[in-house]
Amino acid sequence: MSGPLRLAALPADVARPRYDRDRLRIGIVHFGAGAFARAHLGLATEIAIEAGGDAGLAWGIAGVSLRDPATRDALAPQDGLYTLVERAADAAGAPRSTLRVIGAWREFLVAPEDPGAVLARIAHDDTRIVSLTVTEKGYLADPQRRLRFEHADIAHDLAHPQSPRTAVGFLAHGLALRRAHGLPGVTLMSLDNLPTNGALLRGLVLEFATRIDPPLAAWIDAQCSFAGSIVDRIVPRTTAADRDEIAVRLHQRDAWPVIAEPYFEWALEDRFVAGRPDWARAGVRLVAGASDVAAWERLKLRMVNGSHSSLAYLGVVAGWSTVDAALRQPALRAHLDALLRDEVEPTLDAARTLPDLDLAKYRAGLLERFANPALAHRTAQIAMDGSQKLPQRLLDTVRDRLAAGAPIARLALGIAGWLHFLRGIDEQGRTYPIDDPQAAALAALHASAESLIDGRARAARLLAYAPVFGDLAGSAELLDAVAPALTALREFGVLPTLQRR
Ligand code: CS2
Repeated sequence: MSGPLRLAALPADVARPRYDRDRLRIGIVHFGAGAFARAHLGLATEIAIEAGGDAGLAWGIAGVSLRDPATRDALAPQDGLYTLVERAADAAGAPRSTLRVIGAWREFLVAPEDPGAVLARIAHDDTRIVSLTVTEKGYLADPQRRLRFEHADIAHDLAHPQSPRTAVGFLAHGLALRRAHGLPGVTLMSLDNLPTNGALLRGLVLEFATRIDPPLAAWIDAQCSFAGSIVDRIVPRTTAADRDEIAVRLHQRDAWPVIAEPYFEWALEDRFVAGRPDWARAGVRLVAGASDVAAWERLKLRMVNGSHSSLAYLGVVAGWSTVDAALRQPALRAHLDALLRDEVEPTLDAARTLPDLDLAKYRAGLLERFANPALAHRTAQIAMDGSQKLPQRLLDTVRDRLAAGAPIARLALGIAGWLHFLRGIDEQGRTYPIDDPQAAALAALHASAESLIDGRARAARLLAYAPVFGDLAGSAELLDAVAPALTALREFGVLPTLQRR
């Protein structure tokens, strides 16, 4: 198969950009040009560019990688083009893919190689939006959502305005350049799975800016806006088999196609000081304020991500390597259905905040999304960074349930699943790494707990880990629910524990 990907060589049935890419100006700088951003923001922006005529050509995207050159090395030779593959299964369970080549990304920058180029892009006259998918750990916020000034990279960025390393450092120093050049403010937009992510990003950037130059912080607060949003699309990591399959379909190799489910959701606070693409054309829910995003955010973080994390830890330990394989376990599927129906949905206040949403239908649709056999979404991928995910995916729901005096048995099994997962060995005796920014501390915590004989004492030791459990660390109700679940997982295994529920 020839490569790199070229539009002229595409089969007629593959959708491709229907605008002049050479006339695209870069209006969006996006940090974290990974598969999710290219399958979600990339699609919505492609649609908006196509629908926008000349005005749409203002919204090309520059992708910034904070760590490694892999995305740039793959896509630069093919002029930033890549294939978006939406995969579903037909009635017989056979995968059905629709392909679309996306042209919106016009530049890929690698921050460690050339931080100046990233700063210059933020400070470019064409730039209107700076957005992020840097994952939960990329914000370097503490459990109280304050900037971790003690972090070595933040300390470095405070002292090195020309060569930041962190997202917050790049944003603050890039905005300082805009201000120094007399340019207007821009909108900063987080697409990460964090509560009130617009307010979070604003707080972190203003903290950093205040530390380096208080008038800069005042300028940012007055001239820039921070748009909160919640996104939803399952985007598994691209595999070699995916690349081979797409090469056959395209009759040429795409160095990095991205795979996604057909489902797409984006609730976005419409606060853009310098304009935005016409994302409504892509079905994006543009809402007036953060309170309007909040209802969709709570739904997504607690229903989708909370059940995702619960199944991921149980799945990894049980040896169910993909989400659809886990959903083929009737006991797990029944557990997730009951978790959502009986313990998560009562905390959403959906009748008031999402009056048009049929929760039972949403729940059924979510389990079908998870059961999609065409995605092969790996449970190990979801299990990453648990210390950064559990607080908003499971623990906030636990807090609301405990405050209401309501049971948390199924939530507790998800928490126990994470604690059990931290052993680093599955039920077939296979070991796996704990991929988490707090891995060292978690390893020490786990070793300390393993030294205890009594199951309740062991669970209490684990739940005392304040960086994750915070004010829940000493909760007797949480311990009462998690301790027996953890003991059951250790003594009987995942499936028998689920079957006993
Ligand atoms: C997943 C999310 O890897 C994970 O943590 O739970 O990436 C999930 O696939 C998306 O949030 C779905 O919208």
